[in-house]
Amino acid sequence: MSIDWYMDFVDTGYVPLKDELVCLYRFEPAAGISREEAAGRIASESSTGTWTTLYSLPPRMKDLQATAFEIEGSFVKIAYPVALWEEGNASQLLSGIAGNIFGMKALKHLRLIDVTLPQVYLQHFKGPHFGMDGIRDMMKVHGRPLTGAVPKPKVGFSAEEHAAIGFETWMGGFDFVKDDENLTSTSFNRFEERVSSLAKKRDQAEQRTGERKSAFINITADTYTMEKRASLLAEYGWNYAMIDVVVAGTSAVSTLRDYCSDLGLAIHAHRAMHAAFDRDPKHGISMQFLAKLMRLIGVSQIHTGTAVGKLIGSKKEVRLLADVLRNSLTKPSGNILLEQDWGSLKSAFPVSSGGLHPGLVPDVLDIYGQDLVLLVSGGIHGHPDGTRAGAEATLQAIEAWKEGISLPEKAAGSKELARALEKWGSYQPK
Ligand code: CAP
Ligand code: MG
Repeated sequence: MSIDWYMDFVDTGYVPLKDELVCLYRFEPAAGISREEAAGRIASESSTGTWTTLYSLPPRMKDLQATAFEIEGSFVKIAYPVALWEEGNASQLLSGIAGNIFGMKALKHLRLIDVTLPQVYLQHFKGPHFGMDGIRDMMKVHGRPLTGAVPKPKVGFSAEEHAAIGFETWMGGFDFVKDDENLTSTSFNRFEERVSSLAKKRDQAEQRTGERKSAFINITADTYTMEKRASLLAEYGWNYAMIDVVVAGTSAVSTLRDYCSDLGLAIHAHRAMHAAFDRDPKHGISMQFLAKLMRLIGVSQIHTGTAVGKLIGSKKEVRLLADVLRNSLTKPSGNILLEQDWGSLKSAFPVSSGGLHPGLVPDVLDIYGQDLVLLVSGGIHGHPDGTRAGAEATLQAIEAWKEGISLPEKAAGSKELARALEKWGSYQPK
C-alpha cells in the first residue's frame, strides 16, 4: 500500500486554464528525491496535499489540487486553481505559495521566482491609488525623474534639525525629503514633531520656489498606530506616507493601502529586510515577486536598486523590476519572469537609491529612463559645498543626461556638478 500521493500533483501534459494562477519556482531536491517527486511535493504542500495517503479523499478535492506541469532542470511551473485563493487576500496567497514549502526536508533549496496572476484574481485588488501619471500630476513634475533625499546620518537629528536639512534639500530643487527606514518616532525625533516641523519648512520652500514639495515620512509601527500617523500626515497636508513594507507585513500594508487611499496619501514602500530572503539565487523569494505583490496591494512606489550603487541588484534585475512596476503587460523572460497582464491596475514608480551621487546619475538613468523616483542622500549631504549644492549638482547631472552630453561637459558650466565630480568622479561605492 503506497503511503504518499505526491505524483498525483504532477502532470507534464497539463495545460493551465486561463483562470489559473501559475508560479515559477527554482528547486533542488534533497538526496534520494527525484525531480518529479520534489515538484509534486511543492505542488501538494502549497495546495491540498499532506505527507501521506488519506483514509478518505472526497472526489471534489481534485478540483483544488495544484499541478506541476512543466519541469525543466532546476525550474518548475505549477498551476493553482483560482478557487484556492481568497478574493483580495494577499496574505493568504503567501501562506500558500510561499509558506510551508520552504521548510520541506525533501528540498535542499527552493526559490519562488514569479507568479502570473489571472484577471479573475487581480480584479479583487485595487492596486496603486494614483499610478505614475497621478503622482506626476499631483507633484506637478513631468519630463524628469522625481528626486528626493534622506537626511544623513540616518538617525540622530532632532525634528527641527531634520526639517532644516529638508528645507536645504527642497531649496536645492529636490521634490522629496525621505525618512530613513529606521527612523519612526524616537525620543530625539518624535513623529508628531517631525510632521509639523517639516510641514512648516515645506510651506516656506513651496512659497519661495513655486514648486510642489513633499516628504516620505515613515509611519512604520503596529497597524493601529500607522493609521493614526497617516491621519496626522493628512491633517498637515501631506500627500505621502512611507512604510517599511517587509517589516510591517503584507496584512498591515493591505490595511494601510485603503486607509491611506481614503486620505489621498500615496504610499512610499521601503523594502528594508528584503535581502534576508531575495539575495540567495538558490533560496527564498525574488525581488520581482515582492515588487509584484506590492503593486497588487497598491503601494505607489517601491525601492528597486541602482546596479551601480552600494547595494545588491544587477542591471538586468533592476530593469526587470522597473518593468514589473511600470508596464501594463510584462512579457515573459526565460526563467526569471512570467507574463503578466495587469489589466486596469495602475502602475507604480520604481525607486532607485543607495550609494548614489551626481557622478552615477547617467548610469542609473541609462537603466531606468526618466520614469523613476531617484533618491540621492549621502550623495548630496556629502557634497563639498553642502546639501543644497549637492541637490543642484544632481539636477545638473539629470539635465546633462537629458541633453545627451557628458558630465564633464555639463560641469564646465555648472559649478555644483564640477565640485561633485572633483570629490566622487564616477566612484561606485561597495
Ligand atoms: C540610501 C538609503 C536607502 C537605501 C535602501 C540607506 O542612502 O537611505 O535606505 O537605498 O536600499 O539607508 O542606505 P544613501 P534599496 O543614498 O546615502 O546610500 O534602495 O536598495 O532598498
Ligand atoms: Mg535608508
